[in-house]
Amino acid sequence: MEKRTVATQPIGGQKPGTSGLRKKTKVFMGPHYLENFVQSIWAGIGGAAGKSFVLGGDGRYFNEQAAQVILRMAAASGAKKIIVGQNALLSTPAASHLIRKRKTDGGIIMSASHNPGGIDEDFGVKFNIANGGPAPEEVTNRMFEATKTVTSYEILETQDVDLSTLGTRDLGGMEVEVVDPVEYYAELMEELFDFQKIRDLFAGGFTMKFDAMHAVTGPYAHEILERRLGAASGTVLNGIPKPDFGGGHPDPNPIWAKPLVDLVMGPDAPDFAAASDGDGDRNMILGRGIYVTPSDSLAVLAANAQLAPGYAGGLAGVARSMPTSRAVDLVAQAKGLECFETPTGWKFFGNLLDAGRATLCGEESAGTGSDHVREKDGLWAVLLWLNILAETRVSVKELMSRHWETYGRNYYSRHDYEAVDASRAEAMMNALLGKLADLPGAKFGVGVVESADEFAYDDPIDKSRSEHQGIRIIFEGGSRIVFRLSGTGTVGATLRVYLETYESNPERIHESADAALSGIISAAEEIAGIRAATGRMQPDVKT
Ligand code: VG1
Ligand code: CO
Repeated sequence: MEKRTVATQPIGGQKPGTSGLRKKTKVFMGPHYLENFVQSIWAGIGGAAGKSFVLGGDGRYFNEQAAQVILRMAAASGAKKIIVGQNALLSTPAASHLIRKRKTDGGIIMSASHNPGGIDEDFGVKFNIANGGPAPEEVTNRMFEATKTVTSYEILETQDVDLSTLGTRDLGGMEVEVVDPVEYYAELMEELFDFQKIRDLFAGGFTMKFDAMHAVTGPYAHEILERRLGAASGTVLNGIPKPDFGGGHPDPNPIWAKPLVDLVMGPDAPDFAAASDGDGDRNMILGRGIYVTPSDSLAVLAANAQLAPGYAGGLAGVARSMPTSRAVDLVAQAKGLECFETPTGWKFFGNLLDAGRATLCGEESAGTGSDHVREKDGLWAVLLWLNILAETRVSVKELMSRHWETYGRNYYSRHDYEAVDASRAEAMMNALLGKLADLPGAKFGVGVVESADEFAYDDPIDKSRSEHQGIRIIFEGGSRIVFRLSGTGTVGATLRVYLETYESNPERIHESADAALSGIISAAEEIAGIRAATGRMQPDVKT
């Protein structure tokens, strides 16, 4: 076993985005690409020597090869120990939990999350810090700076480590411990939720489908839903992780998980259905005849979390990303809870969770989570829903109706324009920025603009400031349009347009979102000229 120092040169474009570095798999497989980035991770955290880390990924193409490279580099840089999920698999929330449980110095997660996988699709690498959460901007900025100056990296020349069997082995003086990826996570879920109540619910004939979308949550869902909670076998669909996610987009939304949506809208609908994404941190919630928007799901969970043992003492506060609908704010207001508005991306919740200011957090992009880990957590959200349904014994539809009757309804939709020409998308955003000062007071079909700005966040805990976090246009009466460019895409630019309108009249809380939002959709077009800028008549994805 020989340690080698390999000469390299900086490679452009290795700037981590909303959630780690994501590129085409073939880019990651190119000479020195992964190695440069991993060496820059070490640089960004002050070196790997003497440290311990967690390592795992969502099983997509290149997952295990990348794990072997990272292990050899960690050993060569003097890391003390790496805890790896068996076969290099770990869902993102399970990795976060493992970092916390085993008190490591952080972890490396190999995932491009909801992006498709395969040799011609996407791969990604993300570093999480010792609290289990995504590295904050200050750390990712240091990593990016290091990618611009890296001239060599350290790697061990040796055979692959066996990651298929559990146990501890040595790699050039570094300990490699291969652990069951599901065990610790399932135990944590048993602590938070009333498994007996949920078992009784299933035993009483309650039916469910969970679509793992050929991604990493399959083994977790089989163990927790079918084995520990007694859901009928066959509850978990597409439960065997595949390197290309069966050729699909492992993104749980009404477009990419359409078969599941069709099922709940059809004659054979189960009582409850859910899906998760590539790395297991997102969730989609459905009931017989109903799709629950992620923003509504966050609000319902905030309103009912105390029904689960892990949250029986109530919530310290709640937080949502800026584009997420303001439904949860209304719950917080009614319950007298602090409510925070953060930029997009889970890393901005970390400080609030660490400081005990927020217990529940969520994003409109199907991410919900709590202070049990420092990532969003797909199966956790599903289990909290199940716990609430087991306690209330009402249907998802009924629960939503009651919620809207109490709080009013925030109709919500996100329109994505994918892979558009990056310079045109940026020009559109710049033109919008130039217009903001003139918008307040302007009249559109839906009403008068109350305020318009570019969102910036001042972290109340560490006092850091994050600017350029999206453009928001707020109308009198509570309607809102948000414009952002995605930070997770790998081709061109993705424009996200977030649309929201509030309705408190109980007679009007059962409309279709498209109808309720039609005025705000036209206003967005009128203000930004989306069609001209993107060259598209319709969004590619509507969630
Ligand atoms: C998207 C979502 C954001 C989420 C991020 C990572 O980012 O909008 O809410 O935190 O993906 O999710 P962007 O920059 O493309 O809008 V995951 O499940 O892909 O790690
Ligand atoms: Co994800």
